[in-house]
Amino acid sequence: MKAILGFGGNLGDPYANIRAALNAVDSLCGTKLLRVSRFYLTEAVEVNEPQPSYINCAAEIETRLSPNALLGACLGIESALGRTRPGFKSPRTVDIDLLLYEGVSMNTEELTLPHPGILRRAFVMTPLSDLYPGGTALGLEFKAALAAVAGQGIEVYEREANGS
Ligand code: PH2
Ligand code: MG
Ligand code: MG
Repeated sequence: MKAILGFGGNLGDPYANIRAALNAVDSLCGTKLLRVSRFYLTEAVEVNEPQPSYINCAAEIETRLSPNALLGACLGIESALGRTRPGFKSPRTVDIDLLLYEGVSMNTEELTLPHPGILRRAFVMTPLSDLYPGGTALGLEFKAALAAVAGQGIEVYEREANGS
């Protein structure tokens, strides 16, 4: 099935960490990376204290893993790349969020799909619109919600634009 992952980080070298996380996802059992959005430099939002800006991107994958197995695998990749959770929404080396999973809508303690933050977060929807310029991702319409949060402090991350 297709699924969409969101990547973010603002500690250490988040660009390198996200690149490593993308490779690790591509190496998961029964899973292939299909497309990756541009990388963005984004102001930290929804945090309690000032934090460094984040790098964010999104990727479309094809996977035979179930939503819960995929989530578990992503948490394992985060840990392997040095992610710790000293506090709620604390700065992190890398965060991998399962945003959407084809045909699945669910709400459990471990996992809610679609991810409940998508439609209020420009740092999620801007990369999504690279992958889905029509404004609908795996059945979720986000075009109007993206227009509503335009100007949230997002710019293309140049290191990616230069391809280096
Ligand atoms: N993630 C958060 C909280 N705030 N802000 C930006 N810009 N990017 C993120 O990935 C992010 C955030 C918690 O997951
Ligand atoms: Mg997150
Ligand atoms: Mg997360």
